[in-house]
Order: sequence, then C-alpha cells, then structure tokens
Amino acid sequence: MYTQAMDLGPQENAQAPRHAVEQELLRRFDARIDDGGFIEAKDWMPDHYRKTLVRQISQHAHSEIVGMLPEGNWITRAPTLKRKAILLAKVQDEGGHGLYLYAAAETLGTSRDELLDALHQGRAKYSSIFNYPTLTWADVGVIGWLVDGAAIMNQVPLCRCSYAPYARAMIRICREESFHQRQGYDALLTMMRDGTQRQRDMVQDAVNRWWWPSLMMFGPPDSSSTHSAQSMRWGIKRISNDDLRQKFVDATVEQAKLLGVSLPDPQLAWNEQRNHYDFGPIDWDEFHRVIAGDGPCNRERLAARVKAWEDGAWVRAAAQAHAAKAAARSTPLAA
Ligand code: FAQ
Repeated sequence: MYTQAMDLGPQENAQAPRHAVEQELLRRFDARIDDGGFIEAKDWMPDHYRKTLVRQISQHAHSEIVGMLPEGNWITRAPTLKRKAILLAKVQDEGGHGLYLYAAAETLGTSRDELLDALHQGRAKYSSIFNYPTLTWADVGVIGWLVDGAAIMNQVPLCRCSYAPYARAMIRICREESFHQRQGYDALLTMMRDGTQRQRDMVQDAVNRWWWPSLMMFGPPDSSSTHSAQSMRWGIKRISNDDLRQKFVDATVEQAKLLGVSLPDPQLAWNEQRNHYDFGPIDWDEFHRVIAGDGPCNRERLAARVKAWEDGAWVRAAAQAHAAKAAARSTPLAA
C-alpha cells in the first residue's frame, strides 16, 4: 500500500514501474550481448530470447535422438565386430547429446516432458536429414562423413553461443562429433581402398543419395531464414546458414577427392574470384516437404520414438517408485 504510485490511475499503477525496470534490464542484457558476454540461466533475459533458445535447443535435442534411428538400424548388421563396437558407441553418444541438450533446454524453464510431448505430437521439428533411409552399410559411413561433418560445421560456432549452458553442452558434443566424422570417413576409405568394385559402387550410390540432403541441414537460404537475423543479433547463431553451407562444401570437396568419389553436382566448380566452390541449386521444395512431415521416413521415425516412449513407461514408473522409497527412507521419523 505504501508505494509512490498510489496516486496514479489503476493501469499506470501496475504497469509504469515494471516497465521502467524491464527497460533497464533489457538495456543491461543488450549491453552484455554487445560485449560478447554470456547469459546464464539465472540471469534476466527477454521472453523472445528464451523462446528462441527453447525452440532451437529442443529441435537440436530431438535431432540427436531421432538421429540414432537411421544408423541404429545397422547395429545388428555391421560387417565386423570392430565396426559394430564403433557404431554402438557412436549411436550411444548421440543419445547422450540429446540428454545434455534436453538438460540445457530445461534450464530455460520448459520441462523435458513438455519438450518430448511436442515431439511425439508432431508439433516439434527435428533435422530433415533423419527422414532419409539407410539402405546399405555404406550409408552408415556416409552419415558419419557428411551428416556428422555438416553437424560439426554448424555446431562449432554454437560453442560460442551467448546462452552459456547451451555453449557448454556444445563443447563436449563437438569433441565427440569429430570422432563420429572420422569413423565414417575411415569406414568409407576402407571400402574404397580395400573393397571390391561392388563395395565402391555402394559408397558412390550412398554419396549420391546423401549429398543434397546434407546441404539442406544448414537450413533455408539466409534470404528466407525466419530466425537468422534476430538469432545473429543475440549471438545465438554466429555464422549464417549460407556461410556455413559454403564452408562445408569447400571442405568436403577436397575430402571427396581423397576418398575417390564424385559429388552429384555437375555445377560444382572452383571459383577463383570468390575463392570458394560454386555449387548447383538446392531443391528447396523437397526440403519444405520433408520438414512438413512428408519425407521418405517421417512417419516411421516418429512412430519409432513414440513406441520407445510408451515401451519405457514401466522404467520411468519404477525409477519414480525407487526415488520415492529412497526419499521416505532418508526422512527422519517424526518424534
Ligand atoms: N531440418 O530461420 P531458420 C546432428 C527449420 S544434429 C528441419 O533458418 P534457425 C547430430 C527451423 O527450425 C542436427 N528444420 O531457423 C547427429 C525453422 O522452423 P521453426 C541438428 C529445419 O533455427 C549426426 C525454419 O526451418 N542440428 O546432425 C532445418 O535460425 C548424426 C526456418 O529456418 C541442429 O539442430 C532442417 N535442416 O536455423 C545425430 C543445430 N533447417 O522453428 C545423429 C542447432 C531449418 O520456425 C547422427 N540448430 N529448419 O518451426 C541450428 O543451428 C538452427 O536451428 C538451424 C536452423 C541452422 C538448423
């Protein structure tokens, strides 16, 4: 009752002081971002910044766990014990990445149950790339080389994301992704150098199918990216979709030469003036179809995640019952 605003009208009474405080908080937030500083979970942040992060981090987390499915499909059919052990470790790492990222999203005040519910109801996105099928063993190598390669290119700048819990999660994830990329490239090198002609053809076929979808992983062109300008302003994204895609093409063409495969783009050519490779047009209609739910495996992927969630209900119930018993045991009895 003893506020300086007692003599203001009811509307102003409620709004004016809060508005001034928020203005000051926003000014300090912007100044910290402009200085290249980091925001921690307990710091004040604009609602839109929080929502943008929950959107991006949860999409990223969903991508990691849906991304376990295409390669997981090959664990039982890996050609040697060594490749099987490597693949098991890799797929398990992706599950771990999903967990770090869900934990980072939870620091923003959205529960894991809400995030997973959005995925299971088809309201949340995950990377378009995981809606393509893995038809042969060469696909597993190509996912490591191209898909993990594209993921690293995109994710290294996220280690400097202005939201510190996300940036910290990304440092560990990027270290593991480099191992993933190398194991894929190594599997392909073995097939190309020591394999039969049929195995070399299998690698080339997989490269032909995964090349263009890998380029789509970086998102729509900058000119039609809804969130890029604001996310770059806030230091969430540090490098634009098109610039990352170009960096990926430039690095990968050289690796393809070493591997002895061709990339399925007749317009791919070094451009002396730009100091970059030129490449042909991406089929953005296909990209939009896939992210709208109509890719080759969207339904299968979502159904697999929903089934895993439902099958795991008894594990969650048992863990909760165990936690409740442990809490009851550690609570001293009332005198
Ligand atoms: N797929 O305005 P922008 C991995 C959506 S992890 C599906 O440019 P933004 C590891 C976008 O969400 C791969 N949707 O958006 C692994 C937005 O939709 P919304 C995942 C896409 O956020 C390897 C709309 O289009 N990595 O591979 C895609 O500024 C092997 C407009 O786009 C990350 O998530 C797409 N490709 O930039 C695991 C990295 N592109 O929300 C297993 C973090 C765009 O308005 C095996 N994320 N969209 O409904 C990012 O860096 C960004 O979110 C971008 C998109 C660059 C993906």
